[in-house]
Amino acid sequence: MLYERSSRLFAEAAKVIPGGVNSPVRAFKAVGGTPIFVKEAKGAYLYDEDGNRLIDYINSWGPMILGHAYEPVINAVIERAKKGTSFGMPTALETEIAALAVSMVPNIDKIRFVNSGTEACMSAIRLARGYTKRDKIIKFAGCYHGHSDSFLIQAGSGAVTFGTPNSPGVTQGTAKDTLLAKYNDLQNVAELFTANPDSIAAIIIEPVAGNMGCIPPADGFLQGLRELCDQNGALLIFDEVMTGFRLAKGGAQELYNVKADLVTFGKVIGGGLPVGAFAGPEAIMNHLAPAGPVYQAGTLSGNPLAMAAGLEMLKALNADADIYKRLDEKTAYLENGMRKELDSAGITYTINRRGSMISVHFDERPVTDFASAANGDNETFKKFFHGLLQEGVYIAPSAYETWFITDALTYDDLDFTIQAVGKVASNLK
Ligand code: HOZ
Repeated sequence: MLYERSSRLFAEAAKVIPGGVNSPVRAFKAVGGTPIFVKEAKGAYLYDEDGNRLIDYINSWGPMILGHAYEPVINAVIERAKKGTSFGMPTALETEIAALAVSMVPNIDKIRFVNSGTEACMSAIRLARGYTKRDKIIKFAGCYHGHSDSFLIQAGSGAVTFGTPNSPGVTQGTAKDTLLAKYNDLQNVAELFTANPDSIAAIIIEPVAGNMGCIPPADGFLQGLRELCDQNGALLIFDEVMTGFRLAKGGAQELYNVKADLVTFGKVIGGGLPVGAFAGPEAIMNHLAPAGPVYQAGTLSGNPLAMAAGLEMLKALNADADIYKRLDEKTAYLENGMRKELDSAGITYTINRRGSMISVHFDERPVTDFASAANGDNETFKKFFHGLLQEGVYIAPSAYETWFITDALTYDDLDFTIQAVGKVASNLK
């Protein structure tokens, strides 16, 4: 496959956009080459500017769980746009999507809509700090909660892909209030509570980590965090930007039967438009302005186009009793097929998966935290990535990202992908 036009477009973009992209994870710096420029997408496929068709395993980094250009969402956006695109005033639509989200997710009474997952996580920790009157938070190395200052400490996703897990520009004053823990290590978290008595407002965690590849929580880990929070008067925040409405209607809280105090959302909840949200019980959420003193705001928060898209997406997921089972089965099929191909080519690898989140790591040891994720062989990953691209299969251009499976994928698409993995694997050694 040729990517000449994409290369030319990238060169033009780089003249006027830093690094040629509006979000670093889109760049190919970690794998070499230049990013693919998309012209359009439908269902499971991307169509690029060179006329190539690619099977998409990123799906806009998660939102397109029902495939690209999903008609009910597209139609809702078109109809809504005809009535005006932003008012900065309340609409009935906001209450409708809020009520639906609250009915789908356990342990939440109220939800506040924002424009991105970054905003949701940033606002959730402000609320946790305001509510508990404490300053410090615990985050886990390799977890990524968006790009606000408090979280760019040992961050995953693009921050680690491009070598800046601790970004310049984050002040020491901010960094000192973020305590770092090791994913899947309860003892480490307990020690942080002991060393910082009465000063930790919250633990924030991706309940299934998706920004250092996919790393599911060890048995009992999330329950253990719940207990530690209860013992120490801290809130437990689940960052469900990736897992929310993807792993189950009620997200990881439902899947693992663990109650979080605050939950953040992004991606699927917006149906492909810029939406984030954070939610929790009334007693905590009513501390937000204007009901309470913790300030948070936004001109485009609850934007009618975004709410229309999100509402159609949630309605579709809510109405489909089998969606999560189907996604799990498709992803398991892909996993098993890839395992066979990689095994028969004699490749050293680990595959991690939970539901429709999956990642391939080129290391035979278990990948359970940031340090083990970083052990993967990046040179092999680069060959794997470019080999698949040549076969017409698009995965994230970084070994630190999760693949997101869409229900639009057919078993023929999965078979095609498995065969492509087989072809590429035979050239990996
Ligand atoms: N959360 C996304 C994947 N790790 C990142 C999206 C972005 O940074 O553009």
